[in-house]
Amino acid sequence: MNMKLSFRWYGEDDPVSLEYISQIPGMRSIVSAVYDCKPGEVWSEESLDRIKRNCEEHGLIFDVVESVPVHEDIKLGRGEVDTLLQNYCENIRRCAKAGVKCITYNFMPVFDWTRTQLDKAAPDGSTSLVMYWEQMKGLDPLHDDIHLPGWDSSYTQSEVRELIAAYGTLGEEGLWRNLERFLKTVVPVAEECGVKLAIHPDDPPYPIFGLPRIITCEENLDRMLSIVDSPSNCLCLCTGSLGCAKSNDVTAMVKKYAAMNRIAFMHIRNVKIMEDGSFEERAHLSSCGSLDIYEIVKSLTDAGYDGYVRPDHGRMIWGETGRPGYGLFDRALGAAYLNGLFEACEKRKEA
Ligand code: DNO
Repeated sequence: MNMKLSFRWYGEDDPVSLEYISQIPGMRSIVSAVYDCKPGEVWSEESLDRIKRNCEEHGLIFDVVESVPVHEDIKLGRGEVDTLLQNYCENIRRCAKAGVKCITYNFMPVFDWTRTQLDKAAPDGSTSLVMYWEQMKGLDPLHDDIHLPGWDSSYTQSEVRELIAAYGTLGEEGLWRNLERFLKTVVPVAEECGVKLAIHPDDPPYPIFGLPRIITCEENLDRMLSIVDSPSNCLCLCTGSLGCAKSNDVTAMVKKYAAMNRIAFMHIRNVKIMEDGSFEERAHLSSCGSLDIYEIVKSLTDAGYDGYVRPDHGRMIWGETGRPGYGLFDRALGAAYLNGLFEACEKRKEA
């Protein structure tokens, strides 16, 4: 198959072992990161080599990083931005030296993905991540001490307030300016090292608590890609993140950006969008959610996509416990399903 099948691994503390991952048919690459460092710091070459060696011992290749986090001060354009940007460039060089070909990151203010519950039970007893507007209503991070699941718990409540206020002042255009400065600094380094940078869309792709979010829709993806027109300035096209806004036509986006050769990494999962815009993460199968996974895979194979693919978040099934969204069982089912779709689409294309 042309696409490179990969799996996220959270390092040696991950309850899902590399041995188990290597037993999934067709598994090729490991998506991981150095976890013993704070955002903004330079990763040690020893830590990178250790991941590489661990993977090789299991017949896997460590060639995708998710993520090298972007320090808040880069996004806010304040403090020691120049040093932070230089550290980011150094991390790209070190990852490249360890064999990494693709680096994922995001430009979401303060929080990464947002959900209101991580273990919502479905009628069949499986659980998954959900975002219900009902549960969001009335929450105000400027006044309440809220800890939504998935949010970085290392911030104190007063730090969160200060950050939210700073982003309020910055606004969307300010965030675009800082993204531009970031891209113009790091993309040339990535290009030199043969690494593709892949921006992860905002999840969900609309403002949360008034925080600006810009990697949200086709118009903004176009704008992001045009800031630096380089084969190293790419997308990590996450179907579930973009797909939980009804206004996004994910299949059309996949077609367009795959044809432009600007997708480096595909996160594939399904979501069910509810009447009020709330959403539930579902099994990968098309019939389980609002996205047509077959059409998405077909669009990739039609475009000759040869980048990385990973089955994204799974449900918790068969009594498995562990990191919400990142258990072994349902992600392995997702991988098997994607293998089937890719094989069928590629063979039909050749026929
Ligand atoms: C969620 C992930 C994201 C992603 C980052 C990339 O499970 O897809 O947390 O890793 O946004 O920086």
